[in-house]
Amino acid sequence: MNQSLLFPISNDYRSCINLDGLWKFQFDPNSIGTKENWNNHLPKPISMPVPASFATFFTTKEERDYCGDFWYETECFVPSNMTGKIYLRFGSVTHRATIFCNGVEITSHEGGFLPIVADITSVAIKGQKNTIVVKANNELNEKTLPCGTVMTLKNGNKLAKPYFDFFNYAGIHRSVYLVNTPEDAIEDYSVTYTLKGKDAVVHYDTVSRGNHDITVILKDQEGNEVCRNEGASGDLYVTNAHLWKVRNAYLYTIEVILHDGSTVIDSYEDRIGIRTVRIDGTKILINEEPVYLKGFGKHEDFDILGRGFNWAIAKRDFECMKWTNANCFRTSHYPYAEEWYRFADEEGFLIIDEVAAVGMMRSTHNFAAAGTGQYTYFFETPTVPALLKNHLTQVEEMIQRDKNHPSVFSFSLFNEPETTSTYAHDYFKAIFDHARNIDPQNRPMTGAFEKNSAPEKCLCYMLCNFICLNRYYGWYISGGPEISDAEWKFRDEMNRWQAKDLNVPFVFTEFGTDTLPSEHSLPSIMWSQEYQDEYMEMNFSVFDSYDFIQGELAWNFADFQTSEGIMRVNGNKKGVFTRQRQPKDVAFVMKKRWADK
Ligand code: GCB
Repeated sequence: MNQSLLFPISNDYRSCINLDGLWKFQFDPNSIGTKENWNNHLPKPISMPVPASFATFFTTKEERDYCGDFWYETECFVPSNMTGKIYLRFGSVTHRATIFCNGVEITSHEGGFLPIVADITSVAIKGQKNTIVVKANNELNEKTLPCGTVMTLKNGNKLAKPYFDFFNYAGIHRSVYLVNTPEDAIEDYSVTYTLKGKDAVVHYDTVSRGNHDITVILKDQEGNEVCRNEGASGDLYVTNAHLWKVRNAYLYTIEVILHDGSTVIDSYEDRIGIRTVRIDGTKILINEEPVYLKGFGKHEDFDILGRGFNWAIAKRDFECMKWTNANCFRTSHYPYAEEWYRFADEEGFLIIDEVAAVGMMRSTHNFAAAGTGQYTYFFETPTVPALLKNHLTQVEEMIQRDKNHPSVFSFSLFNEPETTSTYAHDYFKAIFDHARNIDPQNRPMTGAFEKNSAPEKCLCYMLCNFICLNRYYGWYISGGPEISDAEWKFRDEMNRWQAKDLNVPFVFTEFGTDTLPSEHSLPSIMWSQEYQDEYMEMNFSVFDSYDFIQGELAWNFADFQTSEGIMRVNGNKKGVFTRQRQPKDVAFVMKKRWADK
């Protein structure tokens, strides 16, 4: 573990000061900033809200679609009474960043969807304002996640060409904190659970700096102590345990105390939920009870905010999801802001937590290519070892960050890569082995497969504990007047999977149609609301025909922004809700079905 990724909290021993607000910002199209010492100060900055994507504020295309280096700057007062360690913690900076404090380079981080922790203890000047500068970059390539490329226009401007179907938003997307901990401090903890009749055992493990005693206390929802234990690792026995149940969450508070006798050095508190996860044949078991997954693939996406985290949007999204009777979502196609998981823990939602391994097929229209059999030799190229290294690191960071959330019942380690070569198999075997080694809760591991990963050709499905399929029969394949053929083809594929007798659950992690709320048609026509309803009903009848299908996560929860193109009308319109989070007609169809499912 390089740095503690614990979510920042404040108490008598540690503190976090939120640095969100209006920062300074400057594009650096010719990458001159480093040479010209922008790490000290930006020469001609404009103002920029944090957290948010920069793209959504501008009125010119050049700025909206900017691709290359860009810099942020702010000032941060470090109180003179701070002792111990001082860090800056960025929830994420997309896609990579170098952090400077008072002109001194502190750390660099690759990957735009996981935290950056910069130890500024030796550089921060107490009792005054310190200058924080971030050099960031949003270019895409095939060595980093997510994958894509960059083209240079005739006018010299760079343009991101994602191999994925969401806008390449960039910026400081999540909250930034100044974190202060004692010199010797709690760095990490993890929990696993065993159920024993009505009782439960919470097995815990802690990581801390310094040689001190550890006491761990568990408190119930009313704040009453339930049990405690001494030692860096050990067991907490909970009689008559309240289990964390799907859509009926119960959260305990765990407090880890670092101390020398009665002198407390550090304390860290978090909320945990007692629940187990297991795959048994074709069933997904939470607390040994089968659960059928109902819900959505989502995006962190909204007007003006871009991919910037906002509590109000998260609240509305949970209310809408609850209204549809959903119980699950996938963080397609990257780890979301930590606040999403904390919210899901409280609401009793299940999460398939996905790493940003998307675009592992050379196509800027991968959504269309998925049905065509197109093969691009993605895993047969010399850049793959570098990509693998980044992929492994990001799986590690994601699991380290999210391992204690009861909502996270599974990790998804890819979305729609090429999977039909032994190269792909070897690549993903390394990823799955690593993930299984580091997840203390031994969660089921999965990945989302597109249609080219057919039962006869795919060499990677056997790596998964349950198999996630993204399928668009009736949209990309045999859409509109051919929908009866679509159903036939869909059933044919499912019969071929059934014939393999894999005895594992299958979950549909994508199915949907682009739908404009303005379009109504009787009989239905593609893009109309009626067609979205009809398509869903057809899909449901297929899902209900196979016992091994144990979940349906519609694509997408809401309309979202993408790159421009002839197949996208100001974004992807497959939302069950509009981008403003109002229901399309199909939302009522889902609500009705999921009420009794
Ligand atoms: C897919 C991708 C998703 C796209 C979706 C679509 O297969 O996984 O990122 O947005 O299809 O709508 O085409």
